[in-house]
Formats: sequence, C-alpha cells, structure tokens
Amino acid sequence: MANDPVSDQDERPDPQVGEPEHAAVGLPGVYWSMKYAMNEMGPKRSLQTLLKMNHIDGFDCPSCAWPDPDRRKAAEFCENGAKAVAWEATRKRVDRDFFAEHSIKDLLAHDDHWLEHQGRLTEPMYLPAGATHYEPIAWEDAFRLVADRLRAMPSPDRAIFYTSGRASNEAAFVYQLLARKLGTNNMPDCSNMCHESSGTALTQTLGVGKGTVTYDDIAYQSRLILIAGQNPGTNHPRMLTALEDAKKRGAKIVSINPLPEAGLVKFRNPQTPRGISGVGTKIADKHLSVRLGGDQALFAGLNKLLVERGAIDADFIARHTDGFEVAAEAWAALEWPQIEALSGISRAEIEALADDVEAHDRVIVCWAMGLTQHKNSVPTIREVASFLLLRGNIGRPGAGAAPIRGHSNVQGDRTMGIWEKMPDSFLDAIRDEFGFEPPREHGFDSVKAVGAMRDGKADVFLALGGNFPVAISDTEVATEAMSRVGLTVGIQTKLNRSHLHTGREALILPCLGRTERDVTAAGDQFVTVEDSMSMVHSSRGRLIPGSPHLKSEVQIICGIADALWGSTPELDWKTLSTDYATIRKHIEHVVPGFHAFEERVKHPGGFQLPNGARDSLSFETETGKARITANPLETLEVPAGHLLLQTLRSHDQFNTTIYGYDDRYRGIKQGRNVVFVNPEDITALGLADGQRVDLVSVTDDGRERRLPGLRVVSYPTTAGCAATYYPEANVLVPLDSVASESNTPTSKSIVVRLEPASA
Ligand SMILES: Nc1nc2c(c(=O)[nH]1)N[C@H]1C(S)=C(S)[C@@H](COP(=O)(O)OP(=O)(O)OC[C@H]3O[C@@H](n4cnc5c(=O)[nH]c(N)nc54)[C@H](O)[C@@H]3O)O[C@H]1N2
Ligand SMILES: Nc1nc2c(c(=O)[nH]1)N[C@H]1C(S)=C(S)[C@@H](COP(=O)(O)OP(=O)(O)OC[C@H]3O[C@@H](n4cnc5c(=O)[nH]c(N)nc54)[C@H](O)[C@@H]3O)O[C@H]1N2
Ligand SMILES: [Mo]
Repeated sequence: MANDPVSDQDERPDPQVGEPEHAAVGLPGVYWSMKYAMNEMGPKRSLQTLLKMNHIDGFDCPSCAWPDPDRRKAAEFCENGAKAVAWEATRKRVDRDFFAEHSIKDLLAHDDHWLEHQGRLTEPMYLPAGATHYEPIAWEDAFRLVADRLRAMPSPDRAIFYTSGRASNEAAFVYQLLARKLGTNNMPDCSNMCHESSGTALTQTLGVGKGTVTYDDIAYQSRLILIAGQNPGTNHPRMLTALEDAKKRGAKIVSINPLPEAGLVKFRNPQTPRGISGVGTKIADKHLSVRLGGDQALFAGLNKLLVERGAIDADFIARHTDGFEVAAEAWAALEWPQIEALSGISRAEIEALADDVEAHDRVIVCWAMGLTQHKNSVPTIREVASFLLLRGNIGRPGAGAAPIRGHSNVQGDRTMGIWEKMPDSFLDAIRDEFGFEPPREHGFDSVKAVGAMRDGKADVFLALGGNFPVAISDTEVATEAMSRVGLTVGIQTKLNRSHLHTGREALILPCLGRTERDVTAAGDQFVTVEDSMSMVHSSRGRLIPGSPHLKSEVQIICGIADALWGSTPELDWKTLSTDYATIRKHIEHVVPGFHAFEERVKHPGGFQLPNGARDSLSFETETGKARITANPLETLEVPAGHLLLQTLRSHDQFNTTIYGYDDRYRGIKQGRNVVFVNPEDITALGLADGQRVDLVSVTDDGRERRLPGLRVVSYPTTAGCAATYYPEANVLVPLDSVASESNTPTSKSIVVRLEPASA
C-alpha cells in the first residue's frame, strides 16, 4: 500500500509536499493511533495496552516525559504515545534466523526505519572479532564476556557507560553503581545532547537543575505561557490538553518559534465533543517568528524593557536575588538594532510582548530543544531565568520555569546518578551505603566519549538503551570512533544502527520493554520513573514478554556485575536483580527526597520530589540567592549566501526511531529528505521550490560534511533559517560544535550552504 506508514519498503519515492495543517490531533490523530496499533499489535494487544497506558495501575508511556494530570481521562494517551507502544509491543521478531540470514554489511544497507521495523530482539547475540554475522550466545556467557573485557582493561576509565532516557530509576541506579564500583564516572547520557543546557543554566541561577512548575500550574493557575523552542503538537501531544484547559480559563499563550507549528496554532482534542466536531481550540494568541538562536536577544530585550519601565518586583528582587544592579546596567547598554537583528523580532513586537507580561501576574516559560541546542544556549536560559525572576515569577502558583523533558525517564536517570559529574554529596552517600570509595574525577560526557573512542582511549562501550552513533553529532566521525573500541554492548529492545557500527567485538543484550510483565524469582516487579514535573510514580507492564529469553534492564546490569565481583552481603547483586524493592531501599538511603520510597510510590499518582526554588524560595546557588544575570549577546556569523539550519523531529518518529515517512502537520508525505526554506531565501539563493540540493556545512576543520539530495520545500520559516530532519542531518554537525558550558551539540544552529544536488 503506497501510503502505509509502516510498510516494509526502504526504497523511498520522492516526498510529496502538500499544505501544512493548521490544527493538531482531533479525529485524524485517533485514526492514525489505531492504525499503527492494529498493524503492529493486532486488536487484542492494542486494547490491552492502550487502555493501561498512564493509568495508575498501568505502565508509564514510554514516549515523552509529559506528566499525568490528577484526574486521568479514560484514554490518557496520544497518537505518538500509541505509536511508541505499538512499536514496542509489535508481534514481529528479530531472532537468530534473522541474524543468520543477514550479514552486518547487508543490514548496513537498510535505513533506520527498516532496521527497527523488523521487530523485537529476542535473545542475546554475539559478534566475534572479524565475523560477518551475529551468532547466538547464552546469557551467562555474555555476562562473563563483558566481565572479562572489563577486567582486562588497564584502567577503569577505559570503559564508557552510555544511558538513554527510557531506563527506569531502578535500572539507572544499579547501572551507575556498576560503573562507579568499577571505578569510573564515564557516564555520558542522552541528556548531554538534550536538556544539559537547561540543567546547567538553572543550577547556576535557581540552584536546581529542574523545572519549577507542576501540571496544575500550567493547566489551572497560569495567566501567560510563553512556549519557546518546543513543538508540543508532535513531541508532547498530551501537553495540548493542559494548554487547552489554560485557554479555557482565559490564559494567554505566546509561541516563540521560527516555524508556525500546527499544534500551537489550534488543537482539536479528540476527547471532547468540540474537538471531535472539528472546531477545536485556538492555542497561541500570538506567534513570534524568532531567528534560530535569537531567543537570548529576545529575552534580553524583554528584560531591558521591564527594567526601563520599572515593571519589576523590587521586593522579590531585594529578598531573593542578587546580581540585579550589574544586570540592569548591561541591559540598559544594549542597542535595539542589535536586539532586532539577532532575534529577528522588531522592537514594536517585543514592546507588545512586554505589555502582555506586565498585564499578567503569573507567567510560565516552557521550552525544549529549540533553546538548548545552540552555541549560546546556556546564556539564553540564564536570560529566561532572569526574565522570570525580575517579576517574581518563581516559587508562586501558576508561574515558573518549565523545561519540558524529552525521554520519559531522562530526568529520573539524572536523579539516580547518571551523570559524568555528580556532586560529592551524592558520591559520599554511595560510599556510606556501599562501603567503597567511588571515583571523584569527572568522566566523559557524550561528545567527549566520542573523542575518547576516536583517540583509541576506550576498550568497552556499554549502552543502556538508545542509539548512540546515530543520535550524536558528526555521524561519520562517531561511527568511525565506535570501530576503534574493543567491545561494544547494547542493551536494547529493538535492532538499530548502534548494533552495526560496533567495536571489534559486539554484544546485543535484549531487554524487556515498559509494556511487559517483569516476573522474577521474587514475583511480579514494577519499576519507577520521574516525569518533567518531578513526580515519581510506578510503572508496571502487563503484556507477555516479547520472547521468553528476554531479561529486564535491571537483571542484565546485575548479571554483568555479578559476573565481575560475585554477590556479597554488602552488595548483593543477585537479590537486587530479583527484588527491586531492595534497590529502592538503597535509593532511599542515597538520593535526597526518597524517604519512605516504597510506601509513597504506591500512592496513586506517586509523589513529588522536593524543589527548593519552587517550594520555599530557597536557592542552592553559590550565594544562596537566585541569580539575575545579563548575558553578553553573541553573534553567529552567517556568511552571505548561507543559511542557518536547525534539525528537528517529524511527526512520525521518536528520536532515531523512524515510525514512518510522513510529517502530516507540515504537509510532507512519503519522504524525509526535505529542507524547509523561506520563499524569500529560495529566490535570493537562485533556487526553486522542489529543486534537489545538497546541504554542505561550513566548518574550519577541512572535513567536508554533506547531506545530499534534499528537496527544497518553500515554507514559512524565519528568513535566513532553514530546517531539516534529525537524525539524518547529524552528518552536518561537527563534533566540536557545541554549546558553551553544557557541551551539547549545536544541532539547531548549523551554518550551511545549499548546492544544486550533486547526484
Ligand atoms: N513523538 C515524539 N515525541 C518526542 C520525541 C520524538 O522524537 N517524537 N522526542 C523526545 C525528546 S528526547 C525530546 S528532547 C523532546 C523534543 O521536543 P522538541 O524540542 O519539541 O523537538 P524538536 O523537533 O527538536 O523541536 C524543536 C522546536 O523548536 C523550534 N526551534 C528550533 N530552533 C529554535 C530557536 O532557536 N528558537 C526557538 N524559539 N525555537 C526553535 C523548532 O522549530 C521546533 O518547533 O520530545 C520528546 N518527545
Ligand atoms: N541533530 C540532532 N541530534 C540530536 C537531537 C536533535 O534534535 N538534533 N536530539 C538529541 C536528543 S534531545 C536526544 S534525547 C538524543 C536521543 O538519543 P538516544 O536516546 O540514544 O536515541 P533513541 O533514538 O531515543 O533510542 C532508540 C533506541 O532505544 C532502544 N529502546 C527503546 N525502548 C527501550 C527500553 O525500554 N529499554 C532499552 N534498554 N532500550 C530501549 C531501542 O532499541 C531504540 O532503537 O538524540 C540527540 N540528537
Ligand atoms: Mo531528548
């Protein structure tokens, strides 16, 4: 079927380009969720899974980290959550026969969609050095092999432990324990490529690396919500329900984005009569078409105006902040032409936005990757924090900072210690709990991990989930780096390219997914996760596992540890692997905020972790106060004839998992090889809508980075700013092109030129 979103073909015809949609979800969304679900799971499994998703006794949606409202709707899932579940609960299987049939070379010729679409991994597989095919291996042998290679390393710092944000709290905790007991802090994670800039800036300014709002703040208390650099219609669709509630109360919503995203224009809630009838709710009252990376200038302009107008909360500033005087001087010195040029927004529009801000006492700023993946991301988010602090919009109902997280448990993994530079207080607690001295030297983050592998400094690379070589920048450099490692190990649910760009030896250790029952010798187990609003709750799968040979993430990690050191009373890996309550007991002792973990997590909806800034206006910063900063404006030089390029998600993918080839809301069908360009730029560059071009990134290291054969799509993106899809465009991002301070790849500001297609 030509339009089947999950077809087996990986030969793609030309993409079809139609009109972008002006509203998100509604009945077509329900249609698409059901179609996916039925295709992958069949009717019985579809009902069993979709009805249990995000329910108090069910499993946490494995897709995004949007929180659950208190009063759960009958079907609290969205189109993209349904796709994520169907993708995991599929009936297709990748077994030993599949690997016998397909060589690595064979598999490399297929695209990312095809690879994952082959189905669930079913048993451990081993790729010996020099082999062309993976072969089956017993679990015990696999664990021994990993233990042997780890033991043979001359230094523990030659091991790298990567984590993707779907891992549960329990798995993440034992994983960091394994790494630290071994003696390394080399714990890169997907957060390094994601919200690291938010964590860095918020820790500096508010003393907590997480957001300061709750679900209720957004849905029921806020008066004005700014949504900057986030596309909730696609990436956090359930957020639209909260925004709809906010609108019904009369809250005002402003979208700040180079693109007019469908979900921010209008939302047709499939769970309300209004939505079903197709009327829908208009979401954004205003859209500001910002330049890529221009939010820093925009917020600086706003801050300048608020100070000049005296529209600030002087009492709040005096009691809870420092840095105001210095910042105010810097804002006063800013020139409007520079603010306008960098932000792409006129002074009049910024003045009008300042009017809105002045008129509303409870303001929330929501953001995601549009703010975090630029050279100036950390200063940008500090500027956002200043904006909130100037009017006391922190620690009061309906106001605050809302970095909307990506992976469903990426925030929880950090809380559990997945970080290359955990503070000493955490490491001390590990020492006191387990009786060994964890390493103190900071480890590799994601970008540094690639550098280390490239330079031959890594013997073992383990991945707890994810698809590292495809997700990280500079694909060619990254895949080449992987090949210099001794052993690469992937703990995943589905086949992906990380299993093909391997070290000299490789292992695939397949694990249970969120939807599946996890029964151990100690009985039925559940795991826990933390959402974007710091709510910790349980997740319990119900489906029969995809194969009888699968193990849980926890069992796999503990299996490796047990093969390394055996089990002792102090560190009893065998018990940890069967009774997850024993892991939660350790978490309770080590991680602040988890007292009475086991009891509290059984409470319907779970419990909320403490947050000084939000709960009590206490700020764990260097000075004990929240810090108001003005940040020098940085200019990214874009030479004449060039464009600034961002890489983003289509409506039909979850990160490197490509469900299909349509980007419905943007009017694209059957293809991902498109580049969205402003019509004025198309003319100025002498190109034509529909023409094929190569994107070439402009770098100074002499390496040519080229993404060939994209179709130019005329699109209302901010002039000078183009867009194409992630992860394909990672070939264009140099490894050393990173955000200052957070080291996050600058995936949303790449200087490129467009050349007529070479082939
Ligand atoms: N269905 C689905 N859900 C997902 C994911 C997925 O792939 N699919 N991924 C998950 C993950 S890990 C994450 S991190 C989140 C990502 O969620 P998002 O951050 O929404 O994801 P992106 O597609 O990267 O979109 C970035 C948005 O920011 C805008 N933008 C880009 N640059 C700028 C800028 O300089 N300024 C401003 N103001 N806007 C800008 C883009 O136009 C786009 O609308 O979603 C999570 N949820
Ligand atoms: N150019 C560019 N690059 C980017 C981004 C961008 O916007 N632009 N975004 C960045 C962001 S925000 C992120 S978060 C990273 C994402 O980077 P990753 O987290 O590494 O990548 P994913 O695509 O989310 O990982 C998908 C794989 O996870 C495995 N998996 C799925 N479910 C489970 C499970 O329950 N357990 C285990 N163990 N494995 C599972 C499956 O095998 C699947 O193939 O990419 C980053 N890279
Ligand atoms: Mo992410």
